[in-house]
Amino acid sequence: MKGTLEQAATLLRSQTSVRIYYHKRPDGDAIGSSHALVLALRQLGISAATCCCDPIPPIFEPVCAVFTQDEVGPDAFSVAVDTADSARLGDYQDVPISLIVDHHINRGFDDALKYVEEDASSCCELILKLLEYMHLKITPQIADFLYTGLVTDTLCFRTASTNTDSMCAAARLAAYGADIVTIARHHCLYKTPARIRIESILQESFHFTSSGKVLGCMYHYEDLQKLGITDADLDGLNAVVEQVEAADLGIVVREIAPKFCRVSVRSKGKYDANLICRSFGGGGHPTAAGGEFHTSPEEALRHVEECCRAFIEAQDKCPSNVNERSSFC
Ligand SMILES: [Mn+2]
Repeated sequence: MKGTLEQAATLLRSQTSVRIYYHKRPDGDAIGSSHALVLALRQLGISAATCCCDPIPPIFEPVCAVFTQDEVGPDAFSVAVDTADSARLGDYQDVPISLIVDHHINRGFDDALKYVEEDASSCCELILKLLEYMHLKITPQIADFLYTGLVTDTLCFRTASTNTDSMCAAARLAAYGADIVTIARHHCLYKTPARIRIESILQESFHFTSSGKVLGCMYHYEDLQKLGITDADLDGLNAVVEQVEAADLGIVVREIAPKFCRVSVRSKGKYDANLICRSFGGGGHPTAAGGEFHTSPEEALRHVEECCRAFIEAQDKCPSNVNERSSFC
């Protein structure tokens, strides 16, 4: 059921203990939203804890350093943040969720009250609105968590989803004491040597199709092994294709385990990445979407390039025929 900010606030206020779930392979927005909400709910005497099936990637350790969880029983009220559908909860996908706060095209969770704003550039912005609405104190620690989500989901205010609300949220978080310079540099400037090496492997594999409109690239699992890193160390990597001016669509294929690839499709806006990815069982946003393949990266890239080619052809020929129900490949 669709819910308002007011309904979400009322529901939260009436709880004594809350568990906040967030999606597998967590990013800064999922971690920031959930952890900030725990800290804020504690001000109301509510016991709160976060829950995710995957560990927090090392890059987020600084912001999580002094965070503690409360003991929360099995009957705790369940919230999910930044999670588009129950499959994204991984091991916890069967947990009944009662409240959703999200900025994706949210599917399922039919029994939950859903406070969703699809235009928001990060879930952290929605959590900020919620906490302000509830007149909770935004401490510097809460502001750091929320700013982390805002900066990472907007790639430092550079995504197509960045808007005046994102900038206003950033200004408010700065006023609440977020360490804006450190957080932005940590997530948007610094790279490990291994990260720079992986980016160069992707660049060496650049492959243009569809008359240069589609740029694809990949890395192999053995590249990760050689560098001694895991895919979780590579947050935000998919943006590498967006830096190439000529391409409308960018595909990044990451072989994260032998013959298991995660594919990202990024669009500059002309072609809908969500619709393209839905044609092979994936999904996401119009400008950033993805899916998974149990194949070699070469096969995955070939398949997704073909999906892009078919989509571009269909849209360029007859834009009105391209919709959720069409199948392109
Ligand atoms: Mn998000």
